[in-house]
Amino acid sequence: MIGSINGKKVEFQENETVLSVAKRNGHFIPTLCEMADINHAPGTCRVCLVDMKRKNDPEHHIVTSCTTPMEEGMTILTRTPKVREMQRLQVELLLADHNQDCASCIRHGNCELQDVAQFVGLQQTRYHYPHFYLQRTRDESSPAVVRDMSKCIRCFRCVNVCREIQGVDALVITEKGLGTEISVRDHLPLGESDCVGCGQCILVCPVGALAEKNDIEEVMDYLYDPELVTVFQFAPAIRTAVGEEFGISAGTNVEGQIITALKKLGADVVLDTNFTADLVIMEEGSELLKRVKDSDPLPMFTSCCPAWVSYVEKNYPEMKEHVSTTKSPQQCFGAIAKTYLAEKMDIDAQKMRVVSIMPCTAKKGEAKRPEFTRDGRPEVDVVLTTREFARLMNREGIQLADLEPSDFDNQWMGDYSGAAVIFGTTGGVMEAAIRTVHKVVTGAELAQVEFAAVRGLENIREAEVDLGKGIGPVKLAVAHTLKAAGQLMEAVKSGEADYQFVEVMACPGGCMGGGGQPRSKHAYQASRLERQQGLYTIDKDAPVRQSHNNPLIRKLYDEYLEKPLGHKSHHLLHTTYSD
Ligand code: HC1
Ligand code: SF4
Repeated sequence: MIGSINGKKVEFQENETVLSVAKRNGHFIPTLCEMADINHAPGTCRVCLVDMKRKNDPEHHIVTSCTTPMEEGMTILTRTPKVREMQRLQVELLLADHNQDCASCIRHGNCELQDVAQFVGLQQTRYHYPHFYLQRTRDESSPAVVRDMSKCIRCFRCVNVCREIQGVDALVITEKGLGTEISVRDHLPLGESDCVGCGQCILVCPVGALAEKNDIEEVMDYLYDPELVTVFQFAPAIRTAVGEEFGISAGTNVEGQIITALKKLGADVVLDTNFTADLVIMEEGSELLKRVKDSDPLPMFTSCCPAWVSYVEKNYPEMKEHVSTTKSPQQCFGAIAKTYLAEKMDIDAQKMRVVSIMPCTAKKGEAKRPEFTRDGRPEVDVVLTTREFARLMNREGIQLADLEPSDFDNQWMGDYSGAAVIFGTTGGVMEAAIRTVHKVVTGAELAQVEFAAVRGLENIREAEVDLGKGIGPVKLAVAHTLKAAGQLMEAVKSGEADYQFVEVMACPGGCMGGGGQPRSKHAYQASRLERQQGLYTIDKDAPVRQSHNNPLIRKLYDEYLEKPLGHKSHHLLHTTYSD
């Protein structure tokens, strides 16, 4: 079918909206609620106005382009004086009911509402109704996510993501008209609800209504306290993503620049969560083999993703003993840093502060779990998301892109294998585990290190690996997104699926798509393929690609832990998920 936009001929399919045809043909129309890649066009922000004229109708109409289907012979004008005037008025009305404390907002400079106000040429806001928005909820009950409804523009993107991508459905739309608010189901505080803190809702929020809990001040306190020794770890998925906040293309490995930046910020010791990802493989791999041999509960589920662990606790408490007892790499890092590293470096563990930089909001909650404490202090003292880390660097005048790279220079925890770095993508923990379990059982390294069957972005992927020697074929599955995890869980419970080992990551794509990662405006998870490719390239180029071949992991067992699942490992690296 054929129509025209701004005088140019356009072709389209039946039922395509004006907005989608315009976008495809390079005509920009501002929007605040629509998000094509999550199939979301509720028509609530009413900013995407256009002038529309039908073929046999002399009248021009101003309509929302996201809800209007393009028709044969239709002519659309996107920038007429009337359209611009009405868009300005619409944005002015949105701002009237919006907390305009922009200078102190977490989204300052990165806000889609600010962008749209500039685009429509707004020069004043004549209306301002604080008595409306100041009554709205500010909910800080979750350790991961803060909801400030005085800034919400009711685009409903968060409701869509939580329901359709994650299948958690913690957020609901309440009331109507001016009273419309996004609430938590059953009017619970977020921290007491079904929310698992994955932060996917933050990634789609166009304004500052949803954000991670801000922990930057605590980190600054530690950095500037001369009595304390700060030990930083950063997660696998940070290095191919944080550059995006500094204009570096997604997928570029900026590991060396991160180390330099942390040193400039005043970090005493800079290390990598990858080291304890290798350690987790040693423990979790051994746990899998033990479960298979001893006929303990199977399948065993991976435990590194705290949003997934929380999802099991809230929705499938009867399956908790299927979750690996091995703590996550973040927590293993804290436990080993405050014991082994403290001993080796002669640091008083009570004066050590472990700071994590994670792509994940749920890691903030994980670090606060009462099980994960050591001598009265948390194993991990504070967690910053990738975005907070970028904000901290910006505050301190550090331009990541301008920095020379540095190396980890630590003889105890400063090395990692390629297997560790792919933890940051869906399927990576499984692939890393198979590399090591194969060697442990068969005594031989896998001929083909890359295990293609668990790669890709299908939401549920299955594979089988034959371990021979009394273990035989092991059935594997990988799931990402909690919606997929829920489906997989139902299949396991009903007996329809008989896996032995299952990796679950809550966020789409795994940690590289974590809720603490850089956002893409008007798009959901726009750069995850580049981030993933970046991680696979680091693995491919790594001199050591299996966790058991990391020389510092061998040293840790030789000099301290003795053996996987041994007495010390049990004490430091394993947990049970209590009620
Ligand atoms: Fe992850 Fe993990 S991979 S959970 O996704 O097991 O957050 O990157 O750090 O702990 O190593 C996150 C990433 C991260 C842990 C590891
Ligand atoms: Fe839903 Fe995750 Fe947001 Fe919680 S953090 S409301 S589970 S999308």
